[in-house]
Amino acid sequence: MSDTALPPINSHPFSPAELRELTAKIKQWGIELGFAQIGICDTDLTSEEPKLQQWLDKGYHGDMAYMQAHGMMRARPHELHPGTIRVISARMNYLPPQAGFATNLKDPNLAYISRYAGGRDYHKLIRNRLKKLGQMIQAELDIMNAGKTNFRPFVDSAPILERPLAEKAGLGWTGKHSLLLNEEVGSWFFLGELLIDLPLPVDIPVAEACNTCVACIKSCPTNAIVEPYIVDGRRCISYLTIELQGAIPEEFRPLIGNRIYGCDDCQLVCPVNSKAPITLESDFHTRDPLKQPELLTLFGWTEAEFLKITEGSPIRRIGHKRWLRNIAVALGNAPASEKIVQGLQQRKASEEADEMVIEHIDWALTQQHARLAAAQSPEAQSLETKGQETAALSPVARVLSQSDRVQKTSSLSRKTQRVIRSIEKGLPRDA
Ligand code: B12
Ligand code: SF4
Ligand code: SF4
Repeated sequence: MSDTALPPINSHPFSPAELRELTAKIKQWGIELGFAQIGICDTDLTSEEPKLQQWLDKGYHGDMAYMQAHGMMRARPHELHPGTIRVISARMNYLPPQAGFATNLKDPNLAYISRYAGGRDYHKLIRNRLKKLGQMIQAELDIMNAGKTNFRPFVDSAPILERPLAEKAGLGWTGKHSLLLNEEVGSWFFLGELLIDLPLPVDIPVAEACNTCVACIKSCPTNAIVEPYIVDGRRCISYLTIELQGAIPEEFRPLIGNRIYGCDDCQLVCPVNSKAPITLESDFHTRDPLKQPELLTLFGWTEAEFLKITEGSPIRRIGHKRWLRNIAVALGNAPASEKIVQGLQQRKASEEADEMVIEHIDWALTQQHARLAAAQSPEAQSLETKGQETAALSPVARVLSQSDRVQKTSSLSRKTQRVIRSIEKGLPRDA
């Protein structure tokens, strides 16, 4: 057998009718376990291999060494878990209630945290549910006296191309932002898989339906969607704030705005997300301290506080230093404020700031000082209105109040302003 050849279908003692019945039960059990949809596909991803190779050759994975480490095994589930002939692909919705997308993106003094990350880490939860699904299948085989099945659950971190598998399994189509989306529910869902050795009947993929829309490509703050369906990971805010270990390249810092952990913009402008359901998992609801949090409050957390508040959350994985790094960038993008300058200086003097964090703090201070100076320039002064409210303030407070007015809207990039308008219009419930 060549290294890309597929293994032969195992001869299990099932009739086609029994397999169809078992498949219907698997899909039903999946729903009972909290998945929104289950689909089934074979393991043949040979058409994806050259695309994956090109993506890696172009270096789009950046620092994510794990993307290269396993070679083409990502596209060969039967090599990853020998004996596999089918992939049971599952999706679980994560959109929390009262998402407050626009409210949050609008206020540059608040931190924006990607809505998949405000609750409990999905990896363990989904893996456990998939394991349970495997156990339920085994229990059914025991009743049928049909021997042992060999299964293994995977979620995200494993070297497997989850999105193309889910697409093959009929869970949706690949959008131009490269994520999977579904006509009925949009794209706010996680993917997970159960690799298995049963010859279950496979599902039919759904047709691509982005049509002429390019909203996600046009709205990406860092132009990371370099071609339809292709994301240069190195430019994506999700990579810059979560995956990247070292310094965030300066060219991207102003574009990140107040997004301190991940980014949702390409999904926020997607018209298909107007129908997205709220998650049924209370574990994915946003925790209180992470709902519309003030940047300065988060920046003030000690490492012990950070670890305690983010326990069990995906955010914990980046550690306190990268947390501070990301918030420093957002504070550098925030409206001019003496309070922010003080917060940055205090953190710089603290024991918890290492070299990388200090470099980001210095960058943020430079941005803040430049903005404060600009607010005092004659041009900015002439913008001052003569209201009594302002006249009653001290000279320093007047400058700050004026700079606040100048900056609060202008510090939002035009793209972000467009995204906000699109959310308010297209996703009123989640705005
Ligand atoms: C690495 C990774 C990232 C990287 C790289 C993203 C990327 N697009 O590759 C970074 C850190 C940037 C990232 C960001 C995010 N991620 Co991510 N990520 C992954 C991971 C671990 C691997 C993805 C991968 O294999 N990339 C490699 C490239 C080659 O794959 P690809 O984009 O699918 O590439 C294909 C296309 O380029 C396509 N292609 C090439 N040419 C052409 C031409 C045409 C015409 C077509 C149709 C296709 C096509 O073929 C390639 C090979 O299949 C998966 C989990 C997993 N194990 O699969 C999660 C995963 C894709 N991420 C997920 C999520 C939720 C996100 C974020 C939304 C998180 C956030 N809010 O911050 C963002 C979204 C950014 C975006 N627009 O993609 C979910 C997506 C769920 C869904 N509904 O699809 C996944 C599946 C995790 C999970 N288990 O739920 N992610
Ligand atoms: S997650 Fe944000 S930065 Fe990444 S591709 Fe989507 S819009 Fe661009
Ligand atoms: S925004 Fe438009 S192009 Fe992008 S995924 Fe959604 S429908 Fe497709």
